[in-house]
Amino acid sequence: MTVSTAKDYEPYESLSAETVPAYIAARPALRALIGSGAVTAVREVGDGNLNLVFVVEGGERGLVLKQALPYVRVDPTWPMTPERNGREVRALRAHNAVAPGLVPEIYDADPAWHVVAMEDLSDHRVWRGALNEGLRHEGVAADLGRYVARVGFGTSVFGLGARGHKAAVAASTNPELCEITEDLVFTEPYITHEHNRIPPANERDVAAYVGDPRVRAAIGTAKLTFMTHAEALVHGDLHTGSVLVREEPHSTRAFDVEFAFYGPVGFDLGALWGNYVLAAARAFALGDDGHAAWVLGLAGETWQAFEEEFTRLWPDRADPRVGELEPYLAKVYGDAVAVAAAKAARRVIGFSRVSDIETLPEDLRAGAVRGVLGAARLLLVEGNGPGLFERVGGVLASQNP
Ligand code: SR1
Ligand code: MG
Repeated sequence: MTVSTAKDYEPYESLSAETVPAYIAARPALRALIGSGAVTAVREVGDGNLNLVFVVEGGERGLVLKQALPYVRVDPTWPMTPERNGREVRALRAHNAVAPGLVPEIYDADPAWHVVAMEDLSDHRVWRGALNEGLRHEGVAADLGRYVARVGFGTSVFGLGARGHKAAVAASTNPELCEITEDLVFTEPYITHEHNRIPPANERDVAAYVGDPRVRAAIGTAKLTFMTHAEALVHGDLHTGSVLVREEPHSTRAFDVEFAFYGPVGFDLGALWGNYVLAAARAFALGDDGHAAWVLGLAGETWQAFEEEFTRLWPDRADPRVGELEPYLAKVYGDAVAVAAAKAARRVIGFSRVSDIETLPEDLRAGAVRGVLGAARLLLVEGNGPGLFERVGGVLASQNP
């Protein structure tokens, strides 16, 4: 099917399981990968909000195709630039260069049909699902801290130097996807909006959260930081559904980097922390306090690995007269705390909910949502003291039977 056009890109065909074999045959890089044997199976597996994703079997390793259509997959009336695919390619290449083994390998990029071909990681699973089941993949949180550190250093002025950083900032602009985040994370939950869905049992909780002037001030500041602090080519959507994990042999991959842009390094850490809060809220609601405590401990593991890796890289910075390590780490930490709150709260108020909460039995959901909002408020209002995620755990636990 030819997808609709807009003024700034050419019409192109949307892929289907039926057309993928012919597409692969027409792309030399992919034909070479699959080899003389034909494609043996194609499955459409996209479960995100935006794109088509096909797992292709054939050859020695198979591959994955991800295609961007000129609209949002879950709402075709919502136009969205397919150029996001090329931006993902650019970011994936940059991340592979500084954090090899922590993101998928790229095989091919097709700017005409807005398709990227990547390594098939079907022997991994999405971390959110594993966390929801109460599974503990040790080492993943630290891997992600190292990933954020390598990207945060390697794509920043520290790693690239002044001119390299400016050129990369100019080449990596991603305004449409940034606008999604500005709206969905930092604005819509705090206003009356058709995207919001607030169950009656949580109306007072949401009103108390969004009506708190300290919350509104902190969210406004976090939004400004998101929009103006072009520190590094951050992932931009690093929730636990953007992470693939495999136990044996151990492997962690951050994927789905189409939201990548030059933004604050704390944004990616905060996204992880916010999603740890959601996973812990689920565990407390289900009475699995042990799993909740383990999940909240991941926040410290991610931070510690980030801090160690960033500190290890620090002596290699391009210009030793730029920045001071301790104040910079403190800035990243403060940014991350506010983002954690914003990212957790948006998932229980606005568009794009998460299975952590949505698949809870209905009678447990209101307490979990209340806990998440209480935790978000704590992070925004008193997020700087010691034992932060223990206090978050206290708030979450207090809202459940
Ligand atoms: C319209 S896109 C909605 C959400 O899905 C993505 O994963 C991002 O989190 C975005 O906010
Ligand atoms: Mg995504």
